[in-house]
Amino acid sequence: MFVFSDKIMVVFKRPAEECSGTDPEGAAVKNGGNGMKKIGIVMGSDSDLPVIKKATDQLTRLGIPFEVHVYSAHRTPVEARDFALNARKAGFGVIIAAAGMAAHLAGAIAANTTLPVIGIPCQGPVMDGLDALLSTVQMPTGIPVATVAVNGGANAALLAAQILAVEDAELAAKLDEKRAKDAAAVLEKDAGIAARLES
Ligand code: RP5
Repeated sequence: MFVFSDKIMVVFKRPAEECSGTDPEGAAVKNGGNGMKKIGIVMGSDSDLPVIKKATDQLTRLGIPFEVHVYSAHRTPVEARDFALNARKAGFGVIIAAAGMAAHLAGAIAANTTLPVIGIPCQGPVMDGLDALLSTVQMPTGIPVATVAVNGGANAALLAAQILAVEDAELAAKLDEKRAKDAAAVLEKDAGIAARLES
């Protein structure tokens, strides 16, 4: 297990075994800082890290605790399954799963938890990620995966934050503030666009 933020390091300085096992019953929910639920982030390979970094950057800015793992639906199916089975009792509120090519990770995670699962299809060496997009998005009825754009790490994090913000007014206010800042940046570009065309 590894984390990207010093602040969050304190919250998750505990053995990885605490998040493993197969019994989903009988354990207290372990929340992150401020009683906020954690975001679980799983990637199929460390080669997906640049996409995941876009997500962790957003979560760090929003002060949301997260935990990152490399588990593959195909190469380490037992670990991926155990993580999903134990995610709720381990204090996770949402899981983000990123994978490329035959991208079954988000679906395999969703099959073993009723927490919301957000899938990120990662661009691979063929089809520009269309293979991963279809593998992630085309879930059978009953096992939903909310799929973001190919390489959409930032939006995955923002969607996860919005899910947590349903029950968290402080986080909702941070998201509103971010939207306002983003809109102001676009309007600033609008104001300067004529001058750029003339130069
Ligand atoms: C997928 O296969 C991973 O999510 C990754 O996107 C892709 C390639 O993995 P590596 O061969 O780079 O480990 O399972």
